[in-house]
Amino acid sequence: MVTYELRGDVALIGLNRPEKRNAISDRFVGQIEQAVLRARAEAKAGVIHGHGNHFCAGLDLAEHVQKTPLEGVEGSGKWHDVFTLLEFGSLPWFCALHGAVVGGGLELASAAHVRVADESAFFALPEGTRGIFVGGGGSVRTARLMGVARMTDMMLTGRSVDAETAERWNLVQYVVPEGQALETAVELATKAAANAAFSNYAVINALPRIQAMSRDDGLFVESFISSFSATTPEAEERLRAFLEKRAGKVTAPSRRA
Ligand code: 1HE
Repeated sequence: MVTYELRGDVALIGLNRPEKRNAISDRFVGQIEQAVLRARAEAKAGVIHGHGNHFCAGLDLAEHVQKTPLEGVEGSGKWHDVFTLLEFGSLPWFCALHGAVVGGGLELASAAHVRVADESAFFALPEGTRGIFVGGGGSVRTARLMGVARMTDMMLTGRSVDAETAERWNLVQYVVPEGQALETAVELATKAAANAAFSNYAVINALPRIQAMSRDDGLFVESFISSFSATTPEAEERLRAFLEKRAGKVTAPSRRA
């Protein structure tokens, strides 16, 4: 159900159940967890993508229909654990999105750090029409990305939005021509993999936490992380490399960005 590939320092995790539009069953969640743990040990950045015509149709509804309330809570808790592993590890994760990015598929994408959609991607939260609620962290992560009003609308009306709207709504950071999401995500992940590991860790783990702090606490914590990161041997070498003109300069944005 999950493919795993290492391309240089980038781990690629592929959702591979195209006959069910990559709908996520319990076993599937377990396989995503194993792949994320393997990537943590082997890679410096990761990409999640979907095989077939869609990224992911969300929760496996066939499996869900047979659950007791307690099994449902435990199942949701498992999704939370696995997606939190993804969100607060030390690897930056990029999501390559195409076709349906629906329900739990959007929740998975929301747990990644950067989302790249191609023009075929569409986004929906059809939980309301199915008689259920989000259970993979969407009320926390997806709502923070696009805002509660938009998420409420999508959940109440079954509204489906295209990639361009998703970018405007902050759900995705890049929109690329159809068929190019994976290639672009790998390219971006390769860049992130070349950063200082501590910087990536700080970006992933500190930024979201600081957003949840008061302004004063946020500034206080930022100073410590800033000072700590600047005094790591890797930072010292990178700073020296720039001053000795051995490191690249910042460049003007390419037209795609
Ligand atoms: C599925 C699922 C699924 C497809 N669980 N089996 N998610 C949804 O409500 C989305 C439901 N799926 C769809 O709306 C469509 O399948 C798609 C728009 C994603 C794709 O359409 P299409 O025409 O390419 O495929 P299809 O013919 O609808 O589906 C192919 C097969 O996949 C078919 O099974 P088959 O045995 O008839 O071949 C479908 O039944 C099956 N399939 N999606 C189970 N989701 C942690 S809480 C998260 C809560 C949620 O995620 S709610 C949203 C659930």
